[in-house]
Amino acid sequence: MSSIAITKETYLEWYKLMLLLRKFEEKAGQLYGQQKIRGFCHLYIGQEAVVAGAISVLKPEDSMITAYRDHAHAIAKGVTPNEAMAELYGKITGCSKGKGGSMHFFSKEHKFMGGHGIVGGQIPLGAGIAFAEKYNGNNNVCVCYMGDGAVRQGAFNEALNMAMLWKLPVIFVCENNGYAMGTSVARTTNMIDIYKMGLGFDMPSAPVDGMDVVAVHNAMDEAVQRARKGDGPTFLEIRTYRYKGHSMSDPAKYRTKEELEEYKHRDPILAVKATIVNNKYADDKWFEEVEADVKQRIDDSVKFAEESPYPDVEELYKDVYVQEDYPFILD
Ligand SMILES: Cc1ncc(C[n+]2csc(CCOP(=O)(O)OP(=O)(O)O)c2C)c(N)n1
Ligand SMILES: [Mg+2]
Repeated sequence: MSSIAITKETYLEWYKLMLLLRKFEEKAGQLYGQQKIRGFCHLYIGQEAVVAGAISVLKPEDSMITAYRDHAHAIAKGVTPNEAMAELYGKITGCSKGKGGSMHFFSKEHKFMGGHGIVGGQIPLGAGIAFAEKYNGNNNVCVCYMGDGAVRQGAFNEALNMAMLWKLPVIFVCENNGYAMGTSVARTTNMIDIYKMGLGFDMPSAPVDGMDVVAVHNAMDEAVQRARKGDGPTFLEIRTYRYKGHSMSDPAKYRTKEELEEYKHRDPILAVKATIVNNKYADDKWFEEVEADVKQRIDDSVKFAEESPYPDVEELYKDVYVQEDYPFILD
């Protein structure tokens, strides 16, 4: 049962958020093509409902951690498009002061704990954040995202085991988009129902339709309630799809056009739009205003990123260790 009701406002907020995430990613892809953004860049287009359906049940004090496909999670958690775009440009005004880039967004203020490039590296960290919340007596939860490729890492099993033993307030979310780089789930394993991997630890585990934001919201709501009550973790396999390649250099030849079209047909943003229209939650004017506002915010973020300075050389030595006078930093 859903404890956080889905109202007209929820749909309107979902639409605004998912459109912002999609347009941000489309712009990032374009700018990468123009070599304004360098390095790595993994786009989230198609997967927006997975993060939108979580945000509608979380409090700002809850934390979120994910892998390198992290722009959407950071923005959904409160990082502004300006800070996100500046980070992609490597500018000092970015959310990681221009030193993280696409894969390492971070915001202590919004409890977005990264942005991690090592596949599966964030899974024990997510359990650790949840441990800290419980230890400190807070009622906050941590949502720890990972890809379908990451569940094959040993650290996944270690983290799930300890989280279940200590009943940590963590929700492990596998965003199963069908592929780890160019390798399909079915080529990696005999057991393709990833959610069942949680059952070996007696952890409540379930598959969820990741193209349906309502299904994500309801599954997350139940998991978050369980975590807040002190009943421990949940493992959700949220089945989704990335419309673009793994990264900007992937022509995605390992899948068929038909497969891609099938998912685009179930696009989460169009589905939410259809519900809004069918229920007359908003009129054409509202959609036009939202689209214009999103476009303006994205255009502003590009201007902001372009006009911001790069970090000074001294920045290389900052934010490496918490202890400011750490003895092994050379002057
Ligand atoms: C420990 C480690 N091994 C290999 C890589 C190279 N690598 C980067 S992304 C990736 C695929 C991961 O896929 P998945 O977990 O499904 O996430 P998705 O990209 O689909 O979001 C691999 C193997 C890495 N970054 N870290
Ligand atoms: Mg994947």
